[in-house]
Amino acid sequence: MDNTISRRKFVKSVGAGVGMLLMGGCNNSAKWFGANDKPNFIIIMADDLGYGDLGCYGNTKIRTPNIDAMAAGGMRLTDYHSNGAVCSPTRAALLTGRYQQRCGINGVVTAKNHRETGMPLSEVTFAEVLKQKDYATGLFGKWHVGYPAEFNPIKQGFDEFAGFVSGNVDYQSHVDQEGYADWWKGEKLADENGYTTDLITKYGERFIEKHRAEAFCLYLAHEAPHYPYQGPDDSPEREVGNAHAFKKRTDKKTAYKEMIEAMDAGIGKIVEKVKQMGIEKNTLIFFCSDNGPAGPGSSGGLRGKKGSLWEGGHRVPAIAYWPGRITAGSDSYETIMGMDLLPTMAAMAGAKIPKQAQPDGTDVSDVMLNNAKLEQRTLFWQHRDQKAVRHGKWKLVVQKNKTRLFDLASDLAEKNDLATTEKAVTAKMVKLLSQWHKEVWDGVEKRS
Ligand SMILES: [Ca+2]
Repeated sequence: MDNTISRRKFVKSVGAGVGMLLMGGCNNSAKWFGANDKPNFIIIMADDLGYGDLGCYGNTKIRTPNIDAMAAGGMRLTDYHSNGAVCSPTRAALLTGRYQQRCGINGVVTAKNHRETGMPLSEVTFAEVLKQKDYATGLFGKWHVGYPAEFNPIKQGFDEFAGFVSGNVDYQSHVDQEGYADWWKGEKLADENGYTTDLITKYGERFIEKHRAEAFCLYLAHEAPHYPYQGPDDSPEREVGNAHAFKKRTDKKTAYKEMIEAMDAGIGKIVEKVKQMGIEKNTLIFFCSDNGPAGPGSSGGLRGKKGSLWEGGHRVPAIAYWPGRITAGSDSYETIMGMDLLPTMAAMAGAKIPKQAQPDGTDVSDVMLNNAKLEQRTLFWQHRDQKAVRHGKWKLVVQKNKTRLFDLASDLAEKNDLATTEKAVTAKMVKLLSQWHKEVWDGVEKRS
């Protein structure tokens, strides 16, 4: 594979990190923020971007100077995971801080079969948590946790929304993969001209400018580099009523590179806008992906891709950038998940998490701000008939009734199954997984 981060580098950086986690230790230095400080948050999420798709994660073909600059000026998280192995589940967990199974978004909300459903409004999003502290909130780009207007982002704490509600749109015509027009302003369909990536950037820049003098939370949910594989200069592939209208590009790898580079250029503009407004010392910019790569992407040597519960399906790039607050050029090897962002932002903003929110995630602000270690915890994934559980260096994967155990500290590529040699660890993790699965699904059944 072109873009593989070498095994040596895994062992040196990521593997060593898992080892450090096991040794424990905790940085207890006081948090800098107090009840009256309200930092701005910019959450930028790429779509289907793999662990090996960025320069700062070992890619040598795709040019990502702006994201790389964020890593150089901030913190690279080497053991960050999306909650889901596909789009909608990760988004539900990111928004609510909870395992997506609890939110009823356990699979993709498809353009074909799920046009009437959505994430219940009773779920509390990070936008709603931050509204309590008078944050201005905006979401530009992909929603993908409900089609009907009743499930629109503006019903879930976002003051402003422009973007699409399906899993993907044509980057030029903004038609979804079933042939429906899918570009909204708030609750209304309102198409406009432009390459999706550039529109998301434009709205982001405007939002920052407009709200520069107050606390804000901006969620930029990029479509790139999800298919359809279209660069900024390509013509539309879909039209309303015909999702397969025109010829598609055959050089998908080249298109993929163009798409990531266009997103990177847009992220450069966002960082620049924050600097221009003079608010960079009070703004956390967090970048991540929503799941592992699809066809043309690189998992960076990890096993599996999007849709799988091997590491390649959910270990994704993540960068926390905040000049003066987060140590430039640092790495954290702590195991972090998308659902940790809600409690983290709430803590940084001094916002109370409402009782009914009941997040599963943890406040990881100490990791970002002080490079602290986290208390050991057990984390879970479930996608279709696959399940996985992580505790420290151990990862158990259950797939097609086969149970496998891996020591990620020495085997990040998940090649060496230790289930038969480490029977006690395996039995313990099987039990934890079964308890978790019962608990999240029982909760859903009781509610419905
Ligand atoms: Ca995705």
